[in-house]
Amino acid sequence: MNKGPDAADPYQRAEPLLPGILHPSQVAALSPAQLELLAAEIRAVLVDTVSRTGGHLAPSLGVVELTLALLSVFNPAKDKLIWDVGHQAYAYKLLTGRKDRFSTLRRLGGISGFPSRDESSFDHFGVGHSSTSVSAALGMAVARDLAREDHHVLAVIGDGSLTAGLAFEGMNQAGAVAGRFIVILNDNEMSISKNVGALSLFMSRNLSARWVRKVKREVETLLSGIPGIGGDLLEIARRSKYSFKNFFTPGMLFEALRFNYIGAVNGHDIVELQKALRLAAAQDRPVLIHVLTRKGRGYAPAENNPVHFHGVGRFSPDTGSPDGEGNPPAPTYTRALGDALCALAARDPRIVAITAAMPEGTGLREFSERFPDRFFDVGICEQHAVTFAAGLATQGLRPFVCIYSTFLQRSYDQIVHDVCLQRLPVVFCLDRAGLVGEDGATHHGAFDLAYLRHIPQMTVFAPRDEAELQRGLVTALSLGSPFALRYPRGSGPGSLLPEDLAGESPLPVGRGEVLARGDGSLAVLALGSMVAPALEAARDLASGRVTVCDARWVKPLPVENIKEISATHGKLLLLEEGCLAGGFSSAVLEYLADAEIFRNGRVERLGLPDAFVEHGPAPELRARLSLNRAGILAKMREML
Ligand SMILES: Cc1ncc(C[n+]2csc(CCOP(=O)(O)OP(=O)(O)O)c2C)c(N)n1
Repeated sequence: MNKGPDAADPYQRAEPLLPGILHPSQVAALSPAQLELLAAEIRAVLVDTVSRTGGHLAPSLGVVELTLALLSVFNPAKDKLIWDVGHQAYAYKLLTGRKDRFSTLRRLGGISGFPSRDESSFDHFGVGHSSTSVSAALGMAVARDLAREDHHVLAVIGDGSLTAGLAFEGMNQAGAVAGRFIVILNDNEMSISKNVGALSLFMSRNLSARWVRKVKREVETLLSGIPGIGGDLLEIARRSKYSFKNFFTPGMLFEALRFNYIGAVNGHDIVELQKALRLAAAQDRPVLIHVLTRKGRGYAPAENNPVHFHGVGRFSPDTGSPDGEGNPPAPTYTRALGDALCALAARDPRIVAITAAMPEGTGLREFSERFPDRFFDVGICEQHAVTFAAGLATQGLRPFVCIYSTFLQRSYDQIVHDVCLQRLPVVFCLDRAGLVGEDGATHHGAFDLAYLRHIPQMTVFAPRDEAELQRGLVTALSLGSPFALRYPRGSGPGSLLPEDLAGESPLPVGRGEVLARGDGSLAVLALGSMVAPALEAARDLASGRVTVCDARWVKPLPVENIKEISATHGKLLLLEEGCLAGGFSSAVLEYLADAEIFRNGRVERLGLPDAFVEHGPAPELRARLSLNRAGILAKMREML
């Protein structure tokens, strides 16, 4: 099995099966041989489509057989299958009525890269953030029992997602509630990068058959050596309902949580999977099936580089190399952050960096290699990451917690209670703030300004370019109190980076910078990623009429700039790539009202609406929301 999409295959002369699958229940009628053929067809579609759209290829390739086995054993019209994160559900999408639209994956107006209740009745729970599946599925199982129905509810969760406390909170309740409930642990030993933590070490160590044999021998020797009762104990151990293998494998852990453990099962052997699933289906209590899969399975470039192919841009399907159109991309904000942290850490031994399972995504790979003792990948545990940082900070260290804006939402109480209330010098580096594009509503960094700016003690900063991002880090270090920097996905305007960063002086906190001076008709107060398009739009007007001020700070607000602008201009346009409700512009409006200034002036604002923004290329999304040069220009003309 899994010879890959292009390998010679005795079945290849048969009619393709995928076009005939109009409803997922048809999968149950296929023989194991046909299912293998179908798996190869699905892989070919996944590679071909994702090579054009980009997306989560390696996770989806890894669960093709698992998806087929699930749909063949369970009744998709009745039973509920809940995917964790949902980035691995592409095969499921193909088999549940979305194959004709699959080429629109992640495109504007096309199908989402994640399960979505709006998209299909087979998507029972919307997802994109990790570790929700067990809790959501348990809720559905309990609701089923209350309604005296009898369908199955299954959660499929990866070993990376199982590192989060939330997953264990669900498991803990499930074990006690003890209804019919199935959790499938998809263990590929990978999160986005190699999985981390004691649990991960425990699982991989225990799966080695040699290790199990060794432990068994040692335990037997130990027991038989106990004078008097040793022989009896040995006999009891042998007859125990737990085999040695189960006892000394993850079975031990899950059995302690009162799950029946089945495993470990080869996740690429459909027949073996079907057997395990049927065994689980026959039980009326929580069962965990431990499935071993390989990330990227069946497509050599993804198997060889699962980190890159976890979430990949467009690539050539033949070679797996990135689509080499155009110029090489400019250095990203992420890169500027990683480089700056390395430069600062080289001079300041107090600096430590923390990621929640995203060393590549947050630009910390180089830091992890240069300062391994000062780098912490805590797993997909954003809440823990923040409180852990707080603990480090109490001891004089300077933690930089690097987490995407959308995932830091998880840590709200930790930021309030563990960091700000205690005025600890933790620096939050919020990557992917603003619109992220194809990953869509679950991933846009829309809310951070609103969820951070009202917390006492917090400072909130948004750089307009990469150099300002780096200066922002210097400023954060100089302050010694909670500090958040938010910056967008991708490249900025490409500013010249400070050569000697550690020698840079901090930015003046709460002071913006006027970058273009107009004639007093209209002032634009722009934040972060909105500064560059605002300047371009002002230049497009070619009349020198518009003043453009980079606000830089959301907290403390640049009140002197606001006062000066209000006194000298008749109209004010506020720009932010964040939610309008409660964000930057909202803070400015509050200030104008409280300070009783600019009462006769006209204020307008552009930002993210009170609605979840869909998926699609970020430039297209920005264009729709007037958050680009053309949209801002149109707004300026309208106001003038
Ligand atoms: C709360 C949250 N933090 C971070 C992420 C980013 N993320 C997406 S998938 C993933 C790794 C998931 O690993 P695993 O569950 O083992 O699935 P695999 O990709 O290996 O199939 C991470 C960290 C996320 N989706 N949600």
